[in-house]
Amino acid sequence: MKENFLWGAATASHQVEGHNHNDWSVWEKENAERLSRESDGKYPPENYISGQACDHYNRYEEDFDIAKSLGHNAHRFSVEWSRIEPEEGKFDEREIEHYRNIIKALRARGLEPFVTLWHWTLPVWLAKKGGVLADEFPERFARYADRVSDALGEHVRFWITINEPEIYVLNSYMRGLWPPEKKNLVLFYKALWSIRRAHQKAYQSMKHTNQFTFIGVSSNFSYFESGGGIVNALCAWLADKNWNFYFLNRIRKTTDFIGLNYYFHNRINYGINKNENKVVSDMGWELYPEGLYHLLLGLRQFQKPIYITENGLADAGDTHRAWFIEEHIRYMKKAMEEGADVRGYLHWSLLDNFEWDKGFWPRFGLVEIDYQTMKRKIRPSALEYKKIIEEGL
Ligand code: IFM
Repeated sequence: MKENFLWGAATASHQVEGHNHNDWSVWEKENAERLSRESDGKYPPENYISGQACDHYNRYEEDFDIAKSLGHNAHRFSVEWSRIEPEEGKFDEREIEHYRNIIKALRARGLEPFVTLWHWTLPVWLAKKGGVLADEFPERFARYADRVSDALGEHVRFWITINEPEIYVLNSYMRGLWPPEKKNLVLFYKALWSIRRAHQKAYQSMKHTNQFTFIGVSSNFSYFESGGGIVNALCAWLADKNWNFYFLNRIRKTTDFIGLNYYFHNRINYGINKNENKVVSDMGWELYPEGLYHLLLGLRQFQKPIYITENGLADAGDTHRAWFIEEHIRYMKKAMEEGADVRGYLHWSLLDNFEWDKGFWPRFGLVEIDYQTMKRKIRPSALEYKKIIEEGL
């Protein structure tokens, strides 16, 4: 059906690289004991400290060999701002070179790179100035984005400026779960506004440098389903507008493609999350492939190419991952037959990794990591995904 469709998986710097020094690594050390206590001792404090993570910083060649062996022809990863600009205005050329080598390693294996510029972690100097709420945040982000895209742009076509702005501001500024642990509606909107400005400024300067580059944002879309009747239908419509389209509508002129991350279905039935939860992941998230189909149809109105930049589940036993992938791709195909311009599917994640305030226990990888030995082991579902890729669309 489609040639040149991009198939692969995604990761993010802080979740896989190891030994980062940023606002998150500082926060983890301050909060690991508390998080462990709140798990009733189920997970030790070490679970909550990213530490060596997957040592992907040093083992990326091995990891890309695996991705290639699994039939992938694309890969999404993020560059770590705190490595590239460890001090304000001082850019570390060795770290830029490191990411250049990563990109070359991908290209050498026939994997199209999708480079995320900001996947939530901030250099400590910027966090101290107020993070995304600092007046200078948009400027600083645009300067960093421009520097990186200028240095690496020769080898990169797809850039994702920001990962999931809505999840970041929700957890960091509304629910108080992530650094800087704020619970304030005004700050929530202020943060969202500042991130939007940052994206827009970055888009403009990156395009100015290279008009052929393809720039988007990855957003975390939820499928809001009405439980029936006018009240639920209205609430589902409002939730859809406010969650899925708030950011996208405001950046529509500065986005070349839509990055869709899909994990959540939310059935509105005189209340939110009235889901049937027939099958859930290890984290208790409902597995609902049909939601992807509805979201994709809803995105046709934007008339922009769509890349599914994340879709996955925590499944340590690998019990559900194979059918999960198969079903999501089936629904993706159905939406494509009905006009959705989908051009790629990137599974979350290539590797097991550090799942933020949950730590290491959730296992999202197509590839299992033994955190003691750093051994990689391909999960059976990854081979099923390979078969799907080989069959094509
Ligand atoms: O691990 C995260 C990722 O960093 C952003 N999207 C959702 C994933 C699973 O929670």
